[in-house]
This record gives sequence, structure tokens and C-alpha cells, in this order.
Amino acid sequence: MEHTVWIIIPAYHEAKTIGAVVRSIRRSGEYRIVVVDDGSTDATSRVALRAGAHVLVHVVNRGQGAALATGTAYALAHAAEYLVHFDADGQHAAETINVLLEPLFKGKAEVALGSRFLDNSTNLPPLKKWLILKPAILFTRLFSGMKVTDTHNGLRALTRHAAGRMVLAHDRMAHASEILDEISAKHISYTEVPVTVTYHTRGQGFLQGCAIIKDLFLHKLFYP
Ligand SMILES: Nc1nc2c(ncn2[C@@H]2O[C@H](COP(=O)(O)OP(=O)(O)OP(=O)(O)O)[C@@H](O)[C@H]2O)c(=O)[nH]1
Ligand SMILES: [Mg+2]
Repeated sequence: MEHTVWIIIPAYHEAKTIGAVVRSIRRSGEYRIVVVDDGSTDATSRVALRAGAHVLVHVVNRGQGAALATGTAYALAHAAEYLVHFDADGQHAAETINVLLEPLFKGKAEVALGSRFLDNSTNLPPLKKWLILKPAILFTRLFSGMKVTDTHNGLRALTRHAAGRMVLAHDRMAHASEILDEISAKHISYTEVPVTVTYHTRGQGFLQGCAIIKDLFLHKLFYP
């Protein structure tokens, strides 16, 4: 690959999936991969290292936003021209990386945001979809005026220039809305790309969603 692309994978207790995730990314292209082990007490780091990723470790759990910020700083310090955010839990498909990068390579946008709502390929749990994601999309539209179809999707690609200008100060789940706020405030060009996210289990998504909503409100009310 003529470009230096870094894949940033925040990982918290993902020893079961991280090895297969790293290997599938390595098979799909010449990417550099950094796994940020967010204070896991399982074998996440060891498995990621063995699969061929660079591994950074938070000594305590700081949240997905903080793990992304750590990975971003590392990638920028290691000549990244493009950066991709990718989950460690096996829900994202490695083949999507190229699709996300394409509009960036062509200079059409500085950020490509994955969306689960541009086609019907993602089988979202209904509670998560209607109680969490749809209200979050509406909330974002009202507060920041951004008309994106999916506000809390962990799959996105950024140019070095865009990633370098974004400040990710929100450690936990509200980093997704923070990224959108940064795109809007700093007039960074973006496009949405349809992606498929695989859902195997139910339940956990709902608690996660509550955390998103809580963070979102606290963030808007106390740090506007
Ligand atoms: N839950 C959680 N995930 C973290 C944390 N730090 C890093 N991560 C990683 O962030 C990624 C996304 O976490 P998920 O819990 O799957 O969140 P999600 O994909 O938005 O939610 P689902 O749609 O329910 O899967 C995974 O790769 C996690 O390993 C943390 O403190 N908590
Ligand atoms: Mg997930």
C-alpha cells in the first residue's frame, strides 16, 4: 500500500476476539495496527501482540474515548497518513476498512463515518436501535445541527490532518458525539459510508446505551 494507514483498536477484556480481529485486518491489507489495551485483566495484550499488532496498555481502565486518544497519538507519532477506528469485539468486518478509506484517498472528504442506517444489512437489537441510537441521532441533529444517520458507530476513517486537529477529551462513550462536535466546530469535511456491524448477543448493548445517553447529557450540560 502506498499510504501509511494505522488501524486503532481500543480493547477492553477482548482476549477471546482480539487475535482473530488483528489477523483478519492483516489479511485484508498492508495496515499497521495498534491495539490499546484499556486496563484489561485478561490476556488481551498478549493475544494482540502474538497476532502481530503493536500494543499499548492503560494501567487502569479509562474508557473507549481515552483508548482512541492514546492510539491516535501513537499513530500520528508513527507517520500515519490515514487512521481508522475499529472495534476489538469482532463486530466489525475487516473488508470495510478499504471502503471507508476510498473517499479519503480520492480527496472527497477528510473523515468517513460508518453508518448502520444507510442500508438494512445490520440486524440491530430493537431496544438499542429505538431507545438509544435513534434518540441519540435526533439529539445530535437538534444540538449540533449535523444530519448524520448514525452517531454512535465505532467504525470511521480519518486523514492525518483531521485526526491531528481533533481534541478527544471525553474518556468514555460520549467520544462519538465529541468527534461529531469537533467535525462541526472545525469545519472538517465528512461523508457517511454504509457498514455492516454484526450483533451476536443481546442485553449488554442496552447498558452501554444508557452510558452513552448519560455521558451525552452530562457532556452537553456541563461542558458546553
Ligand atoms: N465497554 C467498554 N469498551 C471499551 C472500553 N475501553 C475500550 N473499549 C473497546 O471499545 C470497543 C467498543 O465497545 P463495545 O462495548 O462493543 O461498544 P459498542 O460496539 O458501541 O456497543 P454494541 O453495539 O453494544 O456492541 C470494543 O473494542 C471495546 O473493547 C471500556 O472501558 N468499556
Ligand atoms: Mg461492540
